[in-house]
Amino acid sequence: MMRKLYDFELSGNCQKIRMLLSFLSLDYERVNIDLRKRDQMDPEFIALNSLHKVPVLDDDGLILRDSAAIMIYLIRKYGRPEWYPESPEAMAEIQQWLSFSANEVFNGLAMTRAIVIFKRDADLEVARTIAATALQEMEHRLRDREWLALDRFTIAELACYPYTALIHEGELSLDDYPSIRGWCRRIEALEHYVGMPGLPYPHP
Ligand SMILES: N[C@@H](CCC(=O)N[C@@H](CS)C(=O)NCC(=O)O)C(=O)O
Repeated sequence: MMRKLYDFELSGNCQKIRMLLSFLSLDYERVNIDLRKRDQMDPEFIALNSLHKVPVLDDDGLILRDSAAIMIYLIRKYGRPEWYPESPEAMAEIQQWLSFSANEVFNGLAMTRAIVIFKRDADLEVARTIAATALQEMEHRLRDREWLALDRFTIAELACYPYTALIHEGELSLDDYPSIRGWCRRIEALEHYVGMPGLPYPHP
């Protein structure tokens, strides 16, 4: 059995998969794709993902791209099905947050950080406006509940956590969002939690 994660240490999308692999106690080899050096454009990597994005998982020859797709695969294949339950209601509720993570979280929170720390050529004001929408939505949702989608941790939380907890790197703050701060602490207290630069230790 061979498992490889093509990842970049500073990527929040990769962090979702590193956290899930740790939660599931699955061994894997990390293949560093340094986005600052444009490693993602190497023909060898393009052959795995023509969209030239990390994360990519090679699970014994099965090649998967996209953090949400990889999370769904790992959960259904290797256990903790309660983190992505089969009922239509639960799946749809979780999907709302997976889509929210690919839209508001990515274009707002992740983009603001990318502009600040990677000098990404994008509009900071637009990103900050979307970031505010994302934060308000999560704060509102978490005001009277512990988790975003269901009554327990699911992959919805994993999809939204890294870029939310990293927003200080985008010169934003969670000071006005106490419910989101509490949610982050709950995730960081889970058994086998791993962080990354900018997030609490331990780092994998
Ligand atoms: N929807 C994808 C987005 C992946 C993505 O945007 N990856 C970024 C790093 S966080 C990347 O590899 N960018 C390099 C590029 O676009 O060339 C996912 O959730 O995995």
